[in-house]
Amino acid sequence: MEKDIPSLTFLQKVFKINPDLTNVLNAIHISCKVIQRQISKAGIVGLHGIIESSNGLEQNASGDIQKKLDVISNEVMIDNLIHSHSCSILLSEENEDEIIVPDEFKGKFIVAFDPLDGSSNIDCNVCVGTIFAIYEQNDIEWNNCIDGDKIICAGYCLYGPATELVITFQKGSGVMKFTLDHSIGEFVFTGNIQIPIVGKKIYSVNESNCENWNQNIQDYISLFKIKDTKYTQRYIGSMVADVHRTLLYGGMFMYPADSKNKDGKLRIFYECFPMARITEEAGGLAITTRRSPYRILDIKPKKIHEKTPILLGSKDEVEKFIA
Ligand code: AFP
Repeated sequence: MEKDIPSLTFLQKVFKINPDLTNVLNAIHISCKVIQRQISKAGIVGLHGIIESSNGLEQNASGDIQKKLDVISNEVMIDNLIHSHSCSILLSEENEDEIIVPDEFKGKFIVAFDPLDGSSNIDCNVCVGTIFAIYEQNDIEWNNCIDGDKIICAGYCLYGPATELVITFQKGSGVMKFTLDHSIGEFVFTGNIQIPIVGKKIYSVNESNCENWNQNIQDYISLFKIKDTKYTQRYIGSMVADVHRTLLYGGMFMYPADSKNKDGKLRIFYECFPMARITEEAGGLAITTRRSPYRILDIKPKKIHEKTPILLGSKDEVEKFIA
């Protein structure tokens, strides 16, 4: 049965919480709508596939092969954020260096984003997402303003069977979920997210790397495979989708280091920081999986595309690793 009470739209809700951020979040949510449209028609208009140039396959700043939709999504985000007149610096997964917003468009916010995370899943129509974190520039050096605990807003948009925008603001603001209602072309508020205390017993990791893991990671994962503990494994290979499931159902998601990838695979500024902030706000934990684990948000990254091993999810599942 359809609800007849209209829900608050994304911008109405955002404006109430932090009017200062309205322009930036307007730019982000419009970008998400555009990206969603591009993804949904990609198979029809020939937007699947990778970018090939005379030099071979194009790679982004992190060495990933670039897909056509990676490039389009990045352009959409950059264009909308610059024209929001609210940003000073943009850090994108797709760009080697920081993007300095021209003076005539300059504002005070720094936005770090991955325009299309999980894009290797796109040609087979599996969930992908956009991830972002916003900071205020209150120092001339932008990297002095970027710190896990200085995030003023973090969120992601999941392009799946439904398009959902999940967002959190300052500590204590909770994690809100908005769903794109195609009949009105708006994201409407569809509830708060809190990781269930007694969640589903799910572990999520790319186990094909297990031979290359350290012993502590192997021991941890083996806990989920003990006979009769009733755990099941779910792994999509799109961080946004795997984290979204973890927030809603409980369990854990990890991308640990291995002998080939000493710092894991996931990037701090635009993947781990925003997801860690959201997870903590939803009542969970997000830690590195180094020998002495500590909060993801306590990491002090020095380079834009720096990576970290990560484990996040329900408190009890993450605490098993710490123990
Ligand atoms: P792509 O954007 O290249 O698809 O990478 C996705 C991702 O960065 C992240 O979303 C996944 O959690 C992770 O990589 C999956 O990596 P593996 O394929 O090594 O499991």
